[in-house]
Amino acid sequence: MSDCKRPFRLVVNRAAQPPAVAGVYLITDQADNLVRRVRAALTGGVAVVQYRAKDKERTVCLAEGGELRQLCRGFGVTFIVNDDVRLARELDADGVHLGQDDGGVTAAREQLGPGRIVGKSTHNLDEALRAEEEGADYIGFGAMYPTDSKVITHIPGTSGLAAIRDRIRIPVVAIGGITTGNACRVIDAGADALAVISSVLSSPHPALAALELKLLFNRTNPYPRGSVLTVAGSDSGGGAGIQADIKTITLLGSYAASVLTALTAQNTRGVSSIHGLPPTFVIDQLDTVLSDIPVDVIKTGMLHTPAIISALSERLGERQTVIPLVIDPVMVAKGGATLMDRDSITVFRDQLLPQAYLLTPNIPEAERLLGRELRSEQEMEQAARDLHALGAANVLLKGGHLSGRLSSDVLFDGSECHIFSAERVFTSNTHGTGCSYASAIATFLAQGEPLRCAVEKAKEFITTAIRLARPLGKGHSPVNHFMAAEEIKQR
Ligand code: 3NM
Repeated sequence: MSDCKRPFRLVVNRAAQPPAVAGVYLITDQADNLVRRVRAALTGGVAVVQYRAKDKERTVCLAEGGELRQLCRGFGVTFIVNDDVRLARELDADGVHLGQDDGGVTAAREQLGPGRIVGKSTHNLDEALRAEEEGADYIGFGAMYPTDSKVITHIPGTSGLAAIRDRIRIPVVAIGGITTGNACRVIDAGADALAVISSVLSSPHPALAALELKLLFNRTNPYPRGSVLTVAGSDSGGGAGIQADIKTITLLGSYAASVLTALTAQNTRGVSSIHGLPPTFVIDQLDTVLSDIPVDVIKTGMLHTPAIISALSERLGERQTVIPLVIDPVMVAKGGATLMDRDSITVFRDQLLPQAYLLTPNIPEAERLLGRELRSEQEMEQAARDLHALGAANVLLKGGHLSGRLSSDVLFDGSECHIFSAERVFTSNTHGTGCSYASAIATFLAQGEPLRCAVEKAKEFITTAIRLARPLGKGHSPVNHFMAAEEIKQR
């Protein structure tokens, strides 16, 4: 997949000081239920809302714009009005966005008063330089791609954006036909913000669409790039659980934070005892981390008790903005110990699973969640769809427990199944495989890779880690995190 970024490529971070405008810049459309859809998008992490009230009555603009303005205040999000300086003033907006025919930057600034943001639409280098000279705080630049949302005459595209980028010092907001599928190319061409209408507001899940776009901006950050919080149990043997997660996340280049759910006395042969932690203490760890550290992705592993699963689900559900959750539904340890009893499975399926951005069961776990046996890749595809129907936004069903020359995993993203295959490695040295695979996916997501790229790269990582596993202990030896990360860096 061409959009997959190889790790450790040096990227220059231009953001010496916080830009006036950066991240996901949402422009409103003309369809019904606008406030409800914008609210959903804000929970996904939109940074700026531009109210574009084409041909709406003034009274509607004042009422609807006022509601959106309040909503943005509650989320700490910048609120900008399109075209209409008077409306911007009446709504006490943070700024105004001017089209080519909407008058000058200086006049708008005088009318709005000090401390307000003024942006300007541009379509080529001359217009962009002129807007900067006039004193604009940012430029809109487009279109990147054809779009149905506006009649477009200029398509400078990503090559046009790359060509002007280094000539312009103010933030560049790319616009036009941007989707989660092409957004990486626009960011890589130098966009500071992505202005979108339809890819978020026409999506059946505006929060998810905004969230996916927002995460992609991490791809230009310095290392450690992005941060992952793992919520899991400790494996004293160091091969699985929290220890495998932290090794994976760190070696692949992101920052790792951890919330412990239980301590296991464990080695490569099995688990001899488990000491669970009180749910209140699990939540205290979670709150303490999240109140300070900007976490991009949360990965969960062994959650141990129904009370912990329930408390975690409740706390995550209360958040104003969503953090994507990669859920590895850990149920049985490599040595055979049960890590999730029947009661826990019910609570997990009903409360936590519907919050998953990505659920990563292996075949025995999927069988327990669905209550039926899975014997083939065709059955896996239907199972991935059925797990999606339980509420997970995306499902990666791992086929390592089937036989055959290839080990194939099925990703169902709500519309299509994608297959990820690798040569099967015939070995029992697979301790920590599930934890490390899910952590690698979480890491690549936190680094701004789109989901399919993140899974593709994580699959390469885990297959290499299994292939390079060295004998250690008398049971299932752990996978080789260190050498796999080294190999991945070379590719
Ligand atoms: N201005 P969507 S393109 C409002 O090129 C607007 O100046 C553009 O909508 C420009 O994200 C555009 O649905 C529409 O493609 C953007």
